[in-house]
Amino acid sequence: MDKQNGKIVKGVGGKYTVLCADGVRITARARGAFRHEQISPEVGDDVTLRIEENGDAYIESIGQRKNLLIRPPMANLDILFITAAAAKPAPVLSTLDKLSAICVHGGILPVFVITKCDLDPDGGARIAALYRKSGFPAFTLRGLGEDAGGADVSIDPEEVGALRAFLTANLPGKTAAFAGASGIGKSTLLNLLFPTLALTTGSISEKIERGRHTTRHVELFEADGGLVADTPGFSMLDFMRFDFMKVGDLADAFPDFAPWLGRCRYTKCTHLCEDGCAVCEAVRRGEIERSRHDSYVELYRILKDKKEWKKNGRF
Ligand SMILES: Nc1nc2c(ncn2[C@@H]2O[C@H](COP(=O)(O)OP(=O)(O)OP(=O)(O)O)[C@@H](O)[C@H]2O)c(=O)[nH]1
Ligand SMILES: [Zn+2]
Repeated sequence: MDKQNGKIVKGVGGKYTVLCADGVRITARARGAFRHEQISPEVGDDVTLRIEENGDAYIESIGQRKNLLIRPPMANLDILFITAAAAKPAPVLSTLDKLSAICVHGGILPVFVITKCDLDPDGGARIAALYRKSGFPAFTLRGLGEDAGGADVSIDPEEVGALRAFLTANLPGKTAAFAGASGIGKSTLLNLLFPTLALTTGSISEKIERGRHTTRHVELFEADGGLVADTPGFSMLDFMRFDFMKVGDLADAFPDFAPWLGRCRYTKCTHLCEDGCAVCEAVRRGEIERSRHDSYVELYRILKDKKEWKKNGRF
């Protein structure tokens, strides 16, 4: 009997593909006891395999999860590229802020990618600047030429180069995914960044086909020394299906508030609009972006109405 450690990169019908340290892929089944323990292995899980004499492999244990997304179903995500278009469709900042708060709370680095900047260069640059100022990496991409928006849109190579450099520096050893609303140019971007992945993501008809199935699955692909989730067919909203955090944790999910937390007049300040709130004063001085605080207030109200979350670790 042999043991191997690895990461689940694919799971379909109770069969899991586990990428092991030496790059070997082993197909394994889950140990029956997981069902009693009400745990199911997910893509992204770090696992220990038991290999029997006859070559059969079983997932024996699942490592502690850093986070667990419901849709797309995957564990231990490190980086989420939050992609939004400068126009067509126009970005909804509260949606971007909500998703980034989920990320920060779950230990995922949010990276903003603003596509279609040729349609509104100033607007695109403004959004990227807003998120950079709020402490997040942010990139702009603009289609080139008269045929921008056509089937073979090409993107400014300098901007693509900046994003590529970020991937080269940050992806090794990490797991990343891309979230974005339909039509923002996510497929165009993924095909450009990961040409080999493009072969497997396939055509629009395949995407539609996948969309019809209720049990869609995710697969992780090796790229730039890390893993990238193949998530076409999952919408921006899918990524936000979660049991959100406690209202008391919300301010910590806004890293741009950090310099002012603990400096309010009242120790139990909610940072909505109390007298002597250091966060609100920073908003008034323009040191925190107003749209970020507006989103905070919106989320605060939603969370306040929700009961304490129960399902540990799920968000
Ligand atoms: N003007 C402009 N159009 C772009 C750009 N990038 C992509 N597009 C166009 O936007 C449309 C949607 O692009 P896709 O890459 O299919 O978008 P998607 O986000 O994958 O959309 P779904 O397949 O619906 O999820 C296509 O017609 C692209 O040619 C860009 O930078 N500028
Ligand atoms: Zn305050």
